Amino acid sequence: MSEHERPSKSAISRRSLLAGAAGIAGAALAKQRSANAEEPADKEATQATSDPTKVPGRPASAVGRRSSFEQPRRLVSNSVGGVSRTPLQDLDGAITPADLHYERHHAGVPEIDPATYSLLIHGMVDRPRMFTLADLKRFPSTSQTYFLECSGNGGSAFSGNRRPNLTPQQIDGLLSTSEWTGVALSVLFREVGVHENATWFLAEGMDASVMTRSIPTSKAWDDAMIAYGQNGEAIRPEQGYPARLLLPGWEGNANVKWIRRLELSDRPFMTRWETSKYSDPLADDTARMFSFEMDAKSLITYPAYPTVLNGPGWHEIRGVAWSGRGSIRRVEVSTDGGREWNPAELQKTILPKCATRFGLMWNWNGEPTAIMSRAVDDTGYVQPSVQALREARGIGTRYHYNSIRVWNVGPDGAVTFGDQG
Ligand SMILES: Nc1nc2c(c(=O)[nH]1)N[C@H]1C(S)=C(S)[C@@H](COP(=O)(O)O)O[C@H]1N2
Ligand SMILES: [Mo]
Repeated sequence: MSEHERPSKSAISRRSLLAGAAGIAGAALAKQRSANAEEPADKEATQATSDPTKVPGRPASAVGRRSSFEQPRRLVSNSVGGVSRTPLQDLDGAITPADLHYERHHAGVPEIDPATYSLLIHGMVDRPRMFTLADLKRFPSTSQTYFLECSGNGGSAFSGNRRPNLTPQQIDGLLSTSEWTGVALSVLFREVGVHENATWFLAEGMDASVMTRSIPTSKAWDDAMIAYGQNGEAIRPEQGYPARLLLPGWEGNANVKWIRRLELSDRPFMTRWETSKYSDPLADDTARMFSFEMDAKSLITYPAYPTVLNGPGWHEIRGVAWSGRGSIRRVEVSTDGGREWNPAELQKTILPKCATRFGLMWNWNGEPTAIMSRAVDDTGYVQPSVQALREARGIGTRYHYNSIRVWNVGPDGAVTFGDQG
């Protein structure tokens, strides 16, 4: 039940009847929403029809809109240029609505005319070629559901200046999932005749940041695609309209948006985006380079800050898990600070390199505790503790923070982002 909803007799009696789960969860969710909404609620339309069986409703419309009682919002950071985060705590299922997909762009969102757009593929190829958008669409298309995550996601869970009043959106909101439609890069590479000894290619964007990354050609022969569709329609400008490189399971940055050029080579190009940035400093003064794969990770999205559990009893712990290496095999949840781990239910269908929702019914006894989740993927990789991650990478690392996230539950039911160490 949303807090905007008019209390009616039946709602009140339903609420008192269900002294447990639904009413409480609803109230907590409503609280969370209002705490996260950056923009004021859409006032004009929040008037409910008093008896919808007596008055005809709105006519059909060319473009639909959300219920005015639902106000999910991306969280736009003004301190760092070009970041907005997905409201993970407001969403169910695997797919992120396209208008809530997270954004990360280093020089704004360009407006590109699809009629003049082209993609050049050249370098170590037999037949260098420019492809218009229409050309790309003449090849067989493929639609696949994949998550996309910025490798800087979750920095606040790792760094020393962690705060207890962080929401799932603030912690890990640089994660979204879409069904992407496009052409397999292997098809285009065969079309231009990529040389056998071409082991890398440069991907270049046509925005003002002219993002350039070196990608191993093996990813193209595997599952890379040039995507022009997102959740059934043209890809959004924020996601790279009219086309982007999509590297399933690999760090967001390498998924170059507004893609205009691919250059085949026998070595990486060592661009500034993979030397000064997007390489991970290690404790021994070396750095991990080309750390493309996103390691398995999970996050409880309910209950989470700023939810206040309305008393002991049954609550469904819910969250999302994903792995850049394959499918989620298992998610384990602890409700006693990490002593015991219980297998969560995974929502079907479990797809590789795609968000998987999990849930576990929990009978809270009213005592303060800590809850957390741990993902295991089908390579057997287990999401590490923050201590294990710090030991492996050092404390100065800047990317790939996939450690276990901990939520504290206070005696009053208040949930806060816990001490990860
Ligand atoms: N051309 C271009 N591609 C880009 C970027 C950019 O600034 N310009 N940002 C990168 C980063 S850091 C990330 S995390 C992803 C974000 O993709 P999204 O905005 O569709 O979520 O795009 C990547 N591709
Ligand atoms: Mo990113």
